[in-house]
Amino acid sequence: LRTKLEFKERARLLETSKIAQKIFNVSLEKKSNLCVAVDVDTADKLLDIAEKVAPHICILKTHIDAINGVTDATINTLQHLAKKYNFLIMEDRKMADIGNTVKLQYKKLVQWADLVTVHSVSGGMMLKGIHEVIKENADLLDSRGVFIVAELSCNGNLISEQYIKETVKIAEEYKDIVAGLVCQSYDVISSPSLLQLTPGVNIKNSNDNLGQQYQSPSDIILTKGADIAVVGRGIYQDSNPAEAAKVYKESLWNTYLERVSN
Ligand code: BMP
Repeated sequence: LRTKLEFKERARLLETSKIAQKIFNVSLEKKSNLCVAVDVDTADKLLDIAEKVAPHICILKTHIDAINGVTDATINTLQHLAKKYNFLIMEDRKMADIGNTVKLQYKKLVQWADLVTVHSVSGGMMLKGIHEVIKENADLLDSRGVFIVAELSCNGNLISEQYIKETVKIAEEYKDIVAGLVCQSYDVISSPSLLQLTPGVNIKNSNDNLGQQYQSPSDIILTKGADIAVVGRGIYQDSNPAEAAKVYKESLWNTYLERVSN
């Protein structure tokens, strides 16, 4: 069973993509399966939170198009932090257009984002477009990848069982560049070489007023089968984001260890 296998073993599987391997390895090196979503509104706040949470994360997730004042220097500093503190950067753009448009959009992201997200609604061709861009940048071949959204955490979303099944098929077809799926249930991914990234984690709240639904770290790892958990407001809105990141990291990692130990 995927959820019972250790990251160490999953990183060694032949089917595991280079980018998924890299995530497993960073996670093991830092004993962290925490991805922080830094959904702040200015570049200064982005860099401030990034630096504070950096020692505790395996992935830093951005919605860069929602942040004011982002320049090349901001991106450079973020990349510098990623190198110094050993984490990956994921731009959560959730691209969803025809292959050619996604290809154009991705050309602007490939230079700095290790990982991007896409919706599967337009089918496999957008992944073909992304793959073409990665192949054009030979030096990035083993260090770029995609997470496909298979389920959403908000209530009222339109995703159906059929959509989820077809999304998994696309992920398997493009496994060279797909690191995993963004989803909410343990039974979406069966292949141990794909990672399950699950948002909607908060220790203090159970929802917001716009449909977000939260679960605890142990629910998300044990019941929902997440490999990596995404925490946004639970950390960046805390009065001490560094300490909050540490608390989430330890709770998530200990729950992962508990999951693979029995
Ligand atoms: P928060 O913990 O503050 O609710 O943030 C969750 C983050 O995860 C946001 O960046 C959101 O865009 C993202 N996300 C989500 O909440 N649910 C999903 O199903 C998919 C997401 O990417």
